[in-house]
Amino acid sequence: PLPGVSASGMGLRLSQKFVFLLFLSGLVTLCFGALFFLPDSVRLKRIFLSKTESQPVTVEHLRGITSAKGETSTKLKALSRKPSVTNEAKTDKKDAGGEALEDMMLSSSKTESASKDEKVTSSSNQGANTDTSFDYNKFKKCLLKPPLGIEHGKPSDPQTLQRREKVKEMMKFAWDNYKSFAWGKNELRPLTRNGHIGNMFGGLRGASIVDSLDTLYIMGLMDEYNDAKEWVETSLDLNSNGEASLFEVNIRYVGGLLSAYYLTGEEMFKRKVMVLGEKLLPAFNTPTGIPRGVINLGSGTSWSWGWASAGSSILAEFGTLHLEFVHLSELSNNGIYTEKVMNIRKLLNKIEKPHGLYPNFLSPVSGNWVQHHVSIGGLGDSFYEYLIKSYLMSDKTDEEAKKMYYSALEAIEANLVQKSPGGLTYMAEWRGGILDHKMGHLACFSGGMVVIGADDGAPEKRQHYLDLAAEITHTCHESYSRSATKLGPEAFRFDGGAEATATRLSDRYYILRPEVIESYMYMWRLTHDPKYREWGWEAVEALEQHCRVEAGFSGIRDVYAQTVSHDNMQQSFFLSETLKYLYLLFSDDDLLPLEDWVFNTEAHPLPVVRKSFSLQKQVK
Ligand code: DMJ
Repeated sequence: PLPGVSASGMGLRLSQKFVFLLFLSGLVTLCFGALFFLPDSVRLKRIFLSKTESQPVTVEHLRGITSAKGETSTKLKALSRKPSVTNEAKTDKKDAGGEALEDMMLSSSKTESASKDEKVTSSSNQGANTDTSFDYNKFKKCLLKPPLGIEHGKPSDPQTLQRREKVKEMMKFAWDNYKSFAWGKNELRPLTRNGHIGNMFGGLRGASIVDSLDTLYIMGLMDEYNDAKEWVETSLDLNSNGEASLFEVNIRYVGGLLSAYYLTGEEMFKRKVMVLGEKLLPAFNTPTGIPRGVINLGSGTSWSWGWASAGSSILAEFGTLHLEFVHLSELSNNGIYTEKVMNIRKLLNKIEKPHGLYPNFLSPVSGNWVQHHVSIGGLGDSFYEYLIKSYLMSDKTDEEAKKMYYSALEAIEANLVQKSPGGLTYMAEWRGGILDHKMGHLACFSGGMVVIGADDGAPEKRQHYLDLAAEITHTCHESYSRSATKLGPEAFRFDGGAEATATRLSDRYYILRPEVIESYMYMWRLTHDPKYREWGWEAVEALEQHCRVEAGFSGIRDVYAQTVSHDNMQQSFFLSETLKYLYLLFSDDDLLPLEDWVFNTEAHPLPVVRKSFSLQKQVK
């Protein structure tokens, strides 16, 4: 026998046994590893690696990145964090983290057709059915009318057509100047001919581009739209690391990208908006689920505005997420977004409302109101707008939103709606029971809001709502026609002898805001009273005369001054809202028909969610 080996062959020394075992385990590991290099078709591989083989990235995988509680997992954080690369590498491949996630989205959409028939369920996928992919063609078939109408809503009468052409020319002028002097920056400074970045978008750039996509598209400015699309595709860096307003990023970027996707079917917009949507979720990680106003898009840390009383969140901010978040859920088939906004609604329904009113400040920690200031203008405005629009966008199935809207409107009428000595109807502000007889330009959206909700109100109230909407719109028009420039001030008053005029110097500015024109557009669509088109045209003439400068459009400091002083800012909402609403006002109703589309608060059209194309359960 060999030395150290017994006759039975089992008599190995301890050290020999160890070497033998080591060799054996090495061999097993090698064989197992070799399986990975075999072609997929080899049976042996399928038997051993059936659970571990690398699967194509599907929407379900991405869904798994976010936990059911909406906390962004380490995996997502790692993907969205700025890559630790050298500066040189950074310039070569900026947005690496975002790109990585986008690439996953891309492979997800590429594999969608393959996975379409798979029956997938997921615990974090609340309210979703088994079809994991959003079918754009199916969605388009569910529209009652084509979004762009016959010849893009071209009006038949020559004067209206001419006016519409003028608005298109204004858009082209605003856009061309932005492109020449501020390309890639957020907004144009038309006097100094440079770009403005500001600090609202957390390092995101190109606000004017994202805000303009749908306006350019519906106006048929296709070269300009293609430039905008290309910029979004190649240069919209979502991997920014700055402090952003959750509200502003949502209404402008999320809203803008969603609309661009729904109008054009370009998958790139969908991928971008999905990445951005995920980045907003950490703002909801508060004791109540009420999001804070500011979020660092890189780290996900969020906090309240320094100026908001006692660390509170603002009604118009956390209350203006619903439309976009429902669509984020639609497109991702991930219920998490809807869940977040429904949670806000649940809390609002639970807490006591003074006189049925919703104050502007709420603590995201205790879930209580922080002070009793109520306004249909700044700080409150779009919360009310999103209630009625949530109902309309749900194909009129969201009964809860409907109930909240009409009760809120009742409380507003009982407590805030006033008639001036001169017979003008206005919405005052409310401070703990004391009325401030002031109406902000921002509150002038409410003419449009009341008219789009008129038809679904109680039958005995319908005419009343139509009248109320017409009266408010008339008052807002008065605030324009009583100024030297025929443009309206930031806020106007009804006390101390004032009737729809600003009394304070600080309220006299006009920054190209859309709200009054927005109400003209809705009033026109729902009544076809020609005066709204006339009023819109007055605004066009005033904008041309006082706000158009050599290199774009600018806000003005005092609407009552004959010789205007420009503020050197072409706001992105001028391109997204003011000019879009004017264009729609001079178009036929079949351009983005209201039966199919709801405009978010930045005028980005979002489609009504029909049961027939929704992947989510309808809100009951
Ligand atoms: C826009 O960003 C939106 O309309 C928002 O709801 C209010 N402020 C501006 C326009 O005035």
